Amino acid sequence: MREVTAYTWVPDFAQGFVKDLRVRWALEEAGLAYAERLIDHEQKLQPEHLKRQPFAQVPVYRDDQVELFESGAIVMQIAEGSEALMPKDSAGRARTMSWAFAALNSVEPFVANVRITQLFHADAPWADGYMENAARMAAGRLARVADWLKGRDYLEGRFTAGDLLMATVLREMEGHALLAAHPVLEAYVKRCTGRPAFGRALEAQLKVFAAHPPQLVSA
Ligand SMILES: N[C@@H](CCC(=O)N[C@@H](CS)C(=O)NCC(=O)O)C(=O)O
Repeated sequence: MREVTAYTWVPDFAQGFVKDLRVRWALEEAGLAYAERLIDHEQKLQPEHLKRQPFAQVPVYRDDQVELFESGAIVMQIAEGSEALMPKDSAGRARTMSWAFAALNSVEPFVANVRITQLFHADAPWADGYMENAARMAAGRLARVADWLKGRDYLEGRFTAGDLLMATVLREMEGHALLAAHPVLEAYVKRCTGRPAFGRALEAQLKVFAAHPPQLVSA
């Protein structure tokens, strides 16, 4: 049985955004059932978890063949076995891989810079100056993705794991002026997150948090 490790609870701002969502979404798109392995913020620091996720994070994924950490690697592993997430031909597979790396390497760090500054450092004396630069860098990357998506529903014309990862990165900016500047990106995020598989994945993550009490989150 496939198993996804996720948190019992996270603070409000993170609910619906914890990265096991990517794995749940991929499994839903692929039509694969999974079990949850739930840990709390004490357990993430314990040796047993660190053997499975060296950075004390979630998600971790396990199936009959492999145990993996890093949401991108996990999504690609699931995509290898599902045409719903990745074309079978080698060119289509390689293009999916390109977009997966683009989402996580060329876009996510810039989006994360903006989000982390907003969420955790808004009152710091350096925040305004830093944010100016972070926003400019993020805007550049968003503009490139928006240009690419003009005239396309999905990055490669059909939904792939690349879209799954790109959409999870971009939805971090929902409601932010940087995303609103690109109606094509807003529409793309809506299109991706309007997929029934995303809805089921989100519901599954949120259901866990609703069922568990708040907890001190240690890094
Ligand atoms: N690059 C990792 C990042 C995973 C990650 O950021 N996990 C967060 C939740 S979304 C976490 O466990 N944070 C707890 C911590 O860092 O202490 C991935 O994509 O799997």
